[in-house]
Amino acid sequence: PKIDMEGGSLPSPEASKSSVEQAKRFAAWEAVDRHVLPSHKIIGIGSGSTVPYVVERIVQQGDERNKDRVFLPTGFQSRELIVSSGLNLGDVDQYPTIDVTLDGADEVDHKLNCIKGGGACHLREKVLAEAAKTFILVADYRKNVQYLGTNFKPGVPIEVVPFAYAKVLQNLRHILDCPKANLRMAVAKAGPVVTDNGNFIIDAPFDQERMKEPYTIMAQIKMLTGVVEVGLFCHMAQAAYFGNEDGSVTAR
Ligand code: ABF
Repeated sequence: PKIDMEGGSLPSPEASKSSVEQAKRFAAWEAVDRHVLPSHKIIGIGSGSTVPYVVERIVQQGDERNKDRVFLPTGFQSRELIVSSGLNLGDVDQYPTIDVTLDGADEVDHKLNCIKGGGACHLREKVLAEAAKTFILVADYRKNVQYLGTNFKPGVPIEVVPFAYAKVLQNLRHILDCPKANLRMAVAKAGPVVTDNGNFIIDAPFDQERMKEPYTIMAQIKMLTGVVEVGLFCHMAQAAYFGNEDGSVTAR
């Protein structure tokens, strides 16, 4: 069945003709072709609108190869994607060592550090990235930047325990000097976005200069009591694939 949710299924044939969708598809296919090997049995599947193309390519590898594999999701969306694609579903608590995890990103810098969490899944994404022997990023050309924060403006996504959100916000604004840090609200501002783990998300836009040292920012945020996980993934990815407008793929 097709899943009726943003990023949970492949786009309509019309939308998939756009250069951005083609760029996502080619990046995803290239990454699968290079990194999802016949010997790989435990595979992490990330979130977002690029990852359905990863699954599309994995399905094309055939039932024979996939029948002995287990696929681990990073959230509700990727769980639905795995199930609706007829792949075997598992979870990271059963398989804490993963052969390869493939995931999207909001932005990737020249050292393969990235911002993740625009989709509010970065806690589970980080667990699956860390558990993987190989962690691979897939994205379109808009995500390929020298320094984080160039095109992605909402800021660093931070998952926080609801009880502590006001205190974390205050500390971000006044101690970490991020005055525009804000609680992420659901559509129509009906209430805060709630993650798959029952937590809230704060978006913290740090100035461009500070984003040149993402590890430092990540460590500072992680020290704030009430923070569950920070959407900065530093020194984690082994490679990134960016689909370009002309149909080529840039590998880093
Ligand atoms: C996940 O989905 C996230 O960490 C990131 O927020 C987002 C990227 O999605 P897309 O591929 O739709 O740009 O990977």
